[in-house]
Formats: sequence, C-alpha cells, structure tokens
Amino acid sequence: MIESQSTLDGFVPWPAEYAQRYREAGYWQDVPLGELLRDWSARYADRTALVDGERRISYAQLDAAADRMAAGLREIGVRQGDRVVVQLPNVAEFVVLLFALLRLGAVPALTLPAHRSHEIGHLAELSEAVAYVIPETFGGFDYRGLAREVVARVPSVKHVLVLGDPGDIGTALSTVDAEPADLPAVNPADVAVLLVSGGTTGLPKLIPRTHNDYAYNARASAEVCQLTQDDVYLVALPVAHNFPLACPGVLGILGVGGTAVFLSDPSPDNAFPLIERSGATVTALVPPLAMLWGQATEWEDGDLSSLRLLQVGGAKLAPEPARELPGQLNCALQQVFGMAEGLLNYTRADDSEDLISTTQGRPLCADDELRVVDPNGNDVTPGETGELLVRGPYTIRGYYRAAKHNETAITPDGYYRSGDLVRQLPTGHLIVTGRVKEVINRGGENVSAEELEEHLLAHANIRQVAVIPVPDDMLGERVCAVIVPEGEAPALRDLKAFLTARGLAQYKLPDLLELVEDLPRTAVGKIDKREVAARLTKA
Ligand code: OOB
Repeated sequence: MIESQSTLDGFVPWPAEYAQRYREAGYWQDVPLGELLRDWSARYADRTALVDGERRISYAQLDAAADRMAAGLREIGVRQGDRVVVQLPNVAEFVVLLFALLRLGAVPALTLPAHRSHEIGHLAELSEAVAYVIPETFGGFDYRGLAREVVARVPSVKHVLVLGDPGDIGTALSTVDAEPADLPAVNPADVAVLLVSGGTTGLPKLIPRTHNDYAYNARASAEVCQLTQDDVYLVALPVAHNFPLACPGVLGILGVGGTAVFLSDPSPDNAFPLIERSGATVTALVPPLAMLWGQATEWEDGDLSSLRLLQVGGAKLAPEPARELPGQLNCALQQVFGMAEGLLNYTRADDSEDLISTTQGRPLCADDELRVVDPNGNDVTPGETGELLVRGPYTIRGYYRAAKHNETAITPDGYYRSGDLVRQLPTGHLIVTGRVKEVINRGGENVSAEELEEHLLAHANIRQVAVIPVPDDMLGERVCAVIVPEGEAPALRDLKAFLTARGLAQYKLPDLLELVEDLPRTAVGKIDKREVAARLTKA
C-alpha cells in the first residue's frame, strides 16, 4: 500500500506504514511549505527576512510578494502540478518565486546558474516543464540565448520569465504580478520541489522532495545548528543547492525568524566586506572555498567577528584544513555530509574537536536507518568500510521519472544506495573514505583517491589536489595526482617520500604527477574529477 495519490506521475512515495510512523514521531507535520511562510509572517511580520544588496524585505513583505506572484503565475496559465525550471542566482526573487510556486502547487525544478543547455534541455524535457525562469545575465553569461535553445528543443516550455530585461525571448518576471487570488489546496505529502542530483557522471537526475520531508529537513537542521532569530545566514553557495537552501540554509533561517543575506560572488574580497556589513553569523561552504577563505584571512580586510558557525560540506574536508579553519576564521566549524537525495549528517556543537576535524558528522534524525555494506550487499563488521545505504523520513524512495534507474539506485526494501564509502564510529559519526566508483584499481590493488588526496593536502606545497585513475596497459589503471602547487612545486619523488613517511603502503603511491594552475569545479564548486581527467586526455 502506498500513501496518498500524488499529482505527479513518476514520484515514488513512502509506503503507508513508514508515512504513519514519520507522522507519529512528529517529523511530518502536514503543513505545506507555502503555508509555513504564512505562519512565519504572522510571527515575525516586521523582522527582516531577506537582504539583497540595498534591499531589505520583511517577512510580511515576502509573504505578500509570494501571493502576488502566485496570482500572476496563475494568470499566465501555470497550474497545480505543472513543473517550472528555475535557474536564478542568489537573489531575493528566488525566494519569492519559490514560495509563489509552492503556494500554487506548481513544482520548481531547481537548477544552478552554472548549468548550460546540455543539462537544462535535459531537465526541461524530463520534467515537461511549462516555464523556464532565468536572469537576464549573470556572471557575464546571457541566459536569454540559453533560453532560446531550450525553447527550440523543448516544446512544453511555453513561458520564459526573465529577471531583468526579457529582450524578445520572454516576459519580465517583475510583471508576473496580480491581485492575490484563491489558491488551490496543496497536499503536504506531495512533491514540493525537484532538486538536481550532484553527480558528476552522466546527465543529472531530478530528486523529488515533498513538503513534509523538506520542511522537516530544514527545521531539524536549524535545531542542530541552534539557529535563533538573531542569526544572519549568508547565502554563499548557489541558493538552489540543497545545502544553502535547506540544511538549514534559507528555509531553516526563515523558520526561526532570522535573516538570509544574499551573496552573489563568494570570493573572499567580495564575501568578507559583506560579512562585516551584514553581521552574518552562519554560512555554508564547499571545502575548496572554505580553504580559500581560511587562507585569505591573511591578506583580505573585513571584520569577520560576527561569524559564529562555518558549515563545510559537499565534498570531504581533510583533517588538516579542518583543524586550521576555526583559528583562521575565528568561529566554530561544523562538518556536513549531505546529499540532495536526503540523508544529512552533522557534527554537533558539543562534539570533541577531534570528532569535528576527523569525521563528517552523524545522522540528523533518530529514524535515519543506515547500513554499511560490502559489494555483495551484506553488512560489514561495525567500523569497517563499505557503501552507505540509507532509508528515513527525508530520504527519497526513488528519483523522479526514472523507473529503470531506480531498480539499481534503491534496494527492494527501500534503501537509497549513496555510492559513498564510509565507516561508522561507535558514536555514530561517519568518516567518508571515498566513492564506490572512485577506487582506483591498480593491478588488482585498490587505491582510494580520497585517502590519497587527504594525505597530499597535508603537504605544505600543495594547495589543491585531485587523484584520478589513468588507463594503463600493464596495471589496468595507474594513480595520477593532479596538483595545484603552493609556492615551489614538489616533484613526484618528494611526494612519494612524503607519503611513505606518513606510513602509506607502497602500492598507493602516485605513479604520475601533473601540475596545473587550477582545477575545474562542478556547478556548486566541488572539484570536478571527470573534467580533470578529460582535460588531461586533451592535453
Ligand atoms: C551535497 O549534496 P549533493 O547532492 O550535491 O552531493 C551529494 C554527494 C554525497 O553523496 C557525497 O558523495 C558528497 O556529495 N558529499 C561529501 C560530503 N558532503 C557531500 N563527501 C564527503 N564529505 C562530505 N562532507 O553535497 C550536500 C547536500 C546537503 C548538505 C551538504 C552537502
């Protein structure tokens, strides 16, 4: 038996017995996200919800703006259950649009500014989106050209809504505005948003998150981070990503009456002055950016003393930088191991320094069911490394419209296969040791790219590193370290000696060294290993 009917085909709901359990435990509160904003607005009316440049938007203003935009969307024909591809940068309008769509029961597919026609075309097609929302330009890129390609390729897309000058391709988002009208009843068990999977292999998938599960995701995360109405959350990563959106991010800070401040360019010279001006207390970064901020405190001005908590996640933060960051930025560090598919792990404020610098946290919810399994799907001995499988109140039971893929992505009993290799400590904390597919097979010996990267990052002359496999006739694969040096570039034999001194087995030592000036990034700023490898083959 399944839960209630969804307006979306291709959404896999939780079995009814689980839905009941999650309600009884209070995780699912059966209030749609659009209604939650009404509660927040009633409670925090004149407090500042959003800051974007010179604009300050109160809770009451945000609430009213969302109603007007919902009415405007309805006027142009957007209906309950319709999908809308949203591709906006870090601006206040993102939040207004998000709540307008949620109140209409229309479903935003939240793409990132860095996505291009390959991804957007695919996501618009897959979701049969009726509308596509873009900025006029952002980061030197004109999205109207991209929209032209998408409209030509995907016939379901009837509207292009443009933040700024629409040119001849669409309608200005600012004109999507009407007197608030009746809104449909929205089922809180239904899909609220479609997130985009972060994988760097293949085309992205759409991840359906319901009102109930996503509200829990944000609320419980805000509790773990001890957010209060005095907190100011700096949106530094692209807001459409799960981490800055709901872990606890924008939704979490709004739920407690605090303020979200939008940052469009997270480089230190831009971010540090905004932290000083806005009094930001909390932010979330990916490791390469966090390390850059840490180093930049040496040369960049800006008083960062308001910052109390730095969340770092999205990729493994090595222990060395993890130990340094709190001193560099003079705030607490929290490691976050999360996924758009659901499960979130956080280190807690009262964890020991050692747990905070060497683990990626423990599960958010007491009803997150974790298994760590070997390649045959059997549980490993506790403490051993294996693939992480998870089931719980905010973890998907299937990707959207992906029946075939779901056969392998989800176990028959409903566990999501993360593809992440972890080991779990007796405290419940997880240490991420790599990806199932990122184990390099060097003549039959398994080398974890992630393990090697961590050791290499401890080298004083290495700023960034990606370890990748290189095809080899003799060994099958060889180990290549691609390095951005800091100061004088180390030689391969120095690295081998360094790693050997750290106690690494001989077979794990890199066979090849490539020096580069920078490493390519994914849409959210993680190091993009597929692209690293592609560049090497091209070179
Ligand atoms: C977050 O979400 P996604 O969907 O972009 O990426 C998820 C994947 C995980 O499966 C894992 O492979 C990796 O990114 N990852 C980490 C990590 N956090 C994410 N690997 C090692 N250490 C970590 N701390 O990236 C995401 C979503 C919500 C909150 C935070 C991150």
